[in-house]
Amino acid sequence: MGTTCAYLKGECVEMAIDGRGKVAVVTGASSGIGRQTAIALARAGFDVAVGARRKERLAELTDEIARETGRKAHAWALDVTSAESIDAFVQGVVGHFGRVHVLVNNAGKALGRDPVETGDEADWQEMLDTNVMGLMRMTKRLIPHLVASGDGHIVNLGSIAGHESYAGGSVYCATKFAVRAITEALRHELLGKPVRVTSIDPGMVETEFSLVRFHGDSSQASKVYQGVRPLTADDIADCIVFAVTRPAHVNIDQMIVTSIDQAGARVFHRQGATS
Ligand code: 8X3
Repeated sequence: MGTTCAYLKGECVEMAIDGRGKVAVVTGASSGIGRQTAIALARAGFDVAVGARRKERLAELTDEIARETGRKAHAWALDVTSAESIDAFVQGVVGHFGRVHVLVNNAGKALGRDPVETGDEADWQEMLDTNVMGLMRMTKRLIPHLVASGDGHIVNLGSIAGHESYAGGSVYCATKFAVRAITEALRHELLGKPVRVTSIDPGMVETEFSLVRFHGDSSQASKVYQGVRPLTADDIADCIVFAVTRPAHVNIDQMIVTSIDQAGARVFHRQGATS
């Protein structure tokens, strides 16, 4: 990472565009986009605080980050559906690092692809608790620290499903529409304070997402990616790093990111498909 020009009264003022000296928090960091984002942020110079329910996987991640990047990385167990767990996580992070500059609200999931008529209500509740309440609570608890940092940034993981609904996606889409609404509201609420607010809205990304959505059914999950070149978790991590390494006055509001084989929430070009 290097420097970039911020033009003040027509003069180029060199500004650092890496994360050196800054602390980034990543939720849902045990796999997929969260994991790769934690690694990418550390490569960009951030110290990272990671949380997830599967804490054993986080120990391996923090070791890898420390070994590969030399940045500080620390993990705490985190279940974003539990207010107590979030409180303990935030206390741990702030106690350990003393400050927080970036919050990546990545924890989220889809459960099921059933229509409303036959949908599983427990799945609906879990999606709402994780994708909406979890993100709200994390954000609420960390806003004071992000403001105090003097250069804070909230990055919410939305989805193309927050822009277009599809059959079988009612509640998942509703949670991602909610993330979009929350992100916009936050941008209004934090206007005038040193906190940027970004949403990164991916289309199809090949991670454990579909395996989780189909409750562990790998044949159903693999069909999702059949014949397309999906995005990878690294592609999205790259977008997040781009957003958080712009100069402090540059707010990337929203990025909708899809594979070249995707043109809408349910519009794909599949190799070998007959129609
Ligand atoms: C992106 C996944 O399949 O709902 O969040 O578009 S999908």
